Amino acid sequence: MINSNMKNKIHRTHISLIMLSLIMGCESPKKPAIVFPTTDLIKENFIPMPSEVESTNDAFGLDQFTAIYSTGEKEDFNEVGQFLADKIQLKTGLRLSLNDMENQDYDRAIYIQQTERISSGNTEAYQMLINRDSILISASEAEGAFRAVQTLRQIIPERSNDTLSEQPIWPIPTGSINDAPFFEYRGSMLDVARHFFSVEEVKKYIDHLAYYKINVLHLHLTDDQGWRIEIKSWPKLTEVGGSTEVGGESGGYFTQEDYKEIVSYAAAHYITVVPEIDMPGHTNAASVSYPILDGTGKPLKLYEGTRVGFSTFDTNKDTVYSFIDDVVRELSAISPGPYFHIGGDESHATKTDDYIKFVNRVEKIVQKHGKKMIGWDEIATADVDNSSIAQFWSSEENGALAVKKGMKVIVSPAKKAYLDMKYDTLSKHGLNWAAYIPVDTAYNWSPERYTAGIPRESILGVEAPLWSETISNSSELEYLAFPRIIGYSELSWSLPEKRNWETYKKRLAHQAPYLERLNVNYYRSPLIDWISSDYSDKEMPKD
Ligand code: TNX
Repeated sequence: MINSNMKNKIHRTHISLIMLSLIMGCESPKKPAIVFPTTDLIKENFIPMPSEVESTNDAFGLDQFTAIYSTGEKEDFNEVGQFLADKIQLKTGLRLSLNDMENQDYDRAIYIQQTERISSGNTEAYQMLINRDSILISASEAEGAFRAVQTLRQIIPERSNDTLSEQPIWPIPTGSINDAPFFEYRGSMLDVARHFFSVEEVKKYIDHLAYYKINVLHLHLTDDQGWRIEIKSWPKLTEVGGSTEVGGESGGYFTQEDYKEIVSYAAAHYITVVPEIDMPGHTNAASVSYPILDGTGKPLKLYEGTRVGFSTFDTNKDTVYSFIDDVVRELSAISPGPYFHIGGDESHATKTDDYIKFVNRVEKIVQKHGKKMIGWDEIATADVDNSSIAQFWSSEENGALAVKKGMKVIVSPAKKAYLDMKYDTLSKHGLNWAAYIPVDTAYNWSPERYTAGIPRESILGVEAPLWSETISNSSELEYLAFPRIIGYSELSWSLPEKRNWETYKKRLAHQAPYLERLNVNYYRSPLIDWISSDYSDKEMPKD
């Protein structure tokens, strides 16, 4: 007698055979063969490109008989396993079990295991071995496993081999991947001050940053037009300073609970939040809330325009430093990451000597609260400690000065890496004071060779800032950020010899189904031959 379990097995064996025949390019008995886009792992559309990919030209069939198992000393490997299960469900509808030890009846398994073998010492390094029956992800930390999971997500086809089948299979090419990031800091900045963005909007951005292995979200929380983070000891900052934004719209702010929610959502995606309180310039909203902070002596009123460089704190008043101490203390307490960004840019209304004194004093406050100071490149003109970090955006001279002082540098040249620059004259949003940055210009440069004054050894990483003078919701944010941020992910993760515009632009074209499925309003640059969302239903040559 054949019991139902056996029937199931027989049926599954049959399915596996069909799959095999499809993979081998043979005809199935009933229907013409569907040609999979590829069984060649090397031809997959990875972004960022991993360090090493080898193909064994076969396929792992992801289907409902696949199980996920995770091992690790801590709960975090299981969380990565759960993340993978959730994303597979979102993409394929398959609800795969995680660590189901009762049922031994699975055909294939994805193992996520902690190992000491990844020797580079890099916590984000991982290895992935894909065979016909198993996928083995190995990493010494859950962070590495999480990056591996993003790679795996990218090679699960958007559509199953046969959308009509009751038991569809998503074939994944076999082979091996060894990977680790080139730069440890791979960031994007979001300006929530010029226009406010809600917790949900920030979370959506985090989802897609994580997919491309970005690991830092720098939040520009304050500026002339708005103060966006609750500081309990100075409540008017948000009551008054949070009430406006560019263009006369209504503003808004994050309560500390909101901010914590963002921080923990980011942490679950292995993204560190870097909070920025911009000072001593860009401080109009703070000074209107508490006029004692003001150093301009001019009449103060809320500001909804887009000029810069007109505001400053009074750098000679002790009250200003005790205010800053409160702000840094409160915000550091809810920011588990190692960094605190003090802005320091475009302080045109601050005298040079005052600026230098100010940065020196604020650096000590930041250090007292256990953080490393980051500031825009102007901070290199002060007597900064070599543990502080300069964010090069404009002045190569300041960048070189930072290097001379032994500081690490985050590379964010406005001409190449500013997400708020228009693509071209037709762009619906954005500015163009630094440059027009089409998708190829955004990709075609090397952070480690951009300027001779900032050599590879001094570079902590790369960050792409998105200033929000011209954007006020997710859809506009995405129009400027995507697809350029995808290129910055490759410039910061991939080895220099793995970056190549010709191959990148083809791989980028294949991001369209992902971006469309998740409602990301990316800019369909005419430089890219975007792939249609339903391509995998058809025979579609890869190149
Ligand atoms: C310069 S970049 C600024 C911002 C503006 C941005 C607009 C930098 C450190 N400061 O205040 O929003 O240009 O592109």
